[in-house]
Amino acid sequence: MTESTPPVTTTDDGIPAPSDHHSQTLGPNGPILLQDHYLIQKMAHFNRERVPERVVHAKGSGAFGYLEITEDISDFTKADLFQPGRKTEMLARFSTVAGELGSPDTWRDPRGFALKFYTREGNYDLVGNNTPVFFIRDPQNFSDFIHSQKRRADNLLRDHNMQWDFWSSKPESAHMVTWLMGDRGIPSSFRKMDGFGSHTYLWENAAGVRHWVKYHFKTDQGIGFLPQADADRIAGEDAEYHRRDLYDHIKTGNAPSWTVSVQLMPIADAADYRFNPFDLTKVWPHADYPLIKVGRMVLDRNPENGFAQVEQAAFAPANLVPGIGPSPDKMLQGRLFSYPDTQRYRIGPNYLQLPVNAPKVPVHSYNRDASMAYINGGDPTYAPNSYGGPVADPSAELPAWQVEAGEIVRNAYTLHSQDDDFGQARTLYRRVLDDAARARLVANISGHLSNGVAEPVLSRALQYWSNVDGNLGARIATFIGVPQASTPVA
Ligand code: HDE
Repeated sequence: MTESTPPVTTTDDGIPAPSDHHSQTLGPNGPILLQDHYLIQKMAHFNRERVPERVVHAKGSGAFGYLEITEDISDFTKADLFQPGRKTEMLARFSTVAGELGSPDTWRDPRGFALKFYTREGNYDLVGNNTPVFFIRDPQNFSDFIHSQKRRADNLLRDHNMQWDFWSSKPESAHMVTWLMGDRGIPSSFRKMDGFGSHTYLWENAAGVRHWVKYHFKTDQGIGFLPQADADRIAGEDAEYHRRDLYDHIKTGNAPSWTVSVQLMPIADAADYRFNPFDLTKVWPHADYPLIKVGRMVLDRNPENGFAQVEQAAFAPANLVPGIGPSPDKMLQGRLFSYPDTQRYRIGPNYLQLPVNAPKVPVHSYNRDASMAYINGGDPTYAPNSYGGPVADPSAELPAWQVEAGEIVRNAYTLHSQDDDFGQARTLYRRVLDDAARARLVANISGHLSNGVAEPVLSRALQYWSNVDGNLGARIATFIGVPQASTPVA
């Protein structure tokens, strides 16, 4: 095809279309005919263009690239994608959490950091955030938490009072909210933020030796953040600020990259580590478990079709490959169920047959049919069978851990000696942030609290920050001009 001879428009059945402009009518001024199949197909298809947006992380931007293993970590995992020198094709999708599909990229929010690796052992997904921790530690609280961050039921407005009502009632959120209200809450670009697997996972090597593992993706572009005032201005000027930045940099050959590292904890350490290593509101201090370099992730290819390759991309923490298993982190356990469930609803039961979600290895599954199936394994369609159908391999079992037998309960995690809700938020405030970052944190929290937060929520929120650090609570109270919390804990 040359520019001077465009192809003939067709219907979706490939039949040449007679006009791009006019409907078929009885005389130029008469009614439109039902036999105008082309017009009807166009209108009917348009009416069905949308799939439901993701209930969280609706606004996202994606890019393809590769993961390259530059070190030898085969002592720790037998997973094929982590073997020395391996280069694996991948997809990344970065997102905001609470905003809808058209919301501004620069609203304060955690950013999703979802990765799909098309490995030789099937697709491995690591669905993390740009924060190493999260707001809650039990999936029972997740929909409540999200409801508090989204829109009210009555007027459909977002409501800071509702947000702080939840946070201040759930002290385990303090560490994550300190991250969120600080500089990391508004990155200057998707390229300039770190990513984390966040949960603890389990690695197993070829000899069966197991370690608990946490993943870190450190941006090679350097961390960048937007002050609140700049973010507010950009939200009005260019709602797609981060999407455009990612796309334009890749298009002009400036492929962003991340250095990939892990923290490894020998499996036996977990039982009496000073705090619960599976609690998603905690980090593992690097002094206890230093970063071990693994390789490099590079994003060098833009999608050709955002809907097909990004909107319909389906990431799932349950997509684990041999050599990598889940952990007792209750949040991870909840997520193992939730993602494929929402994707069957949002995209359809055969979402894994779409090119962006399909593995690059053959699929030999006994699942069949359902709407939109076009790859259906042949006979036999049941196991066991006598006709050469696929046979499962017991050695493919994911690594597991020993669970002490006990009553079926509905309890918090068993406490470790130093488990608490405010300690790591305190360390972040006192030791990790510098004076300028602390001042911005105070201003960000105060600005947020000054915008519609009323009693009794306001006093509880001030107490929450005093529990993180007495001085922090006092500074916020002074900033917003209210009496400070009564009993600072620290
Ligand atoms: Fe998600 N989350 N989440 N989440 N999440 C979704 O899955 C959920 C959590 C994260 O680019 C949904 O396909 C539950 C933590 C990212 O497509 C949904 C719980 C972390 C993305 C869902 C959590 C994340 C999602 C919405 C608590 C970081 C976007 C649509 C147990 C470690 C993925 C979808 C993409 C998306 C559920 C908590 C990250 C509803 C139940 C913790 C990056 O299934």
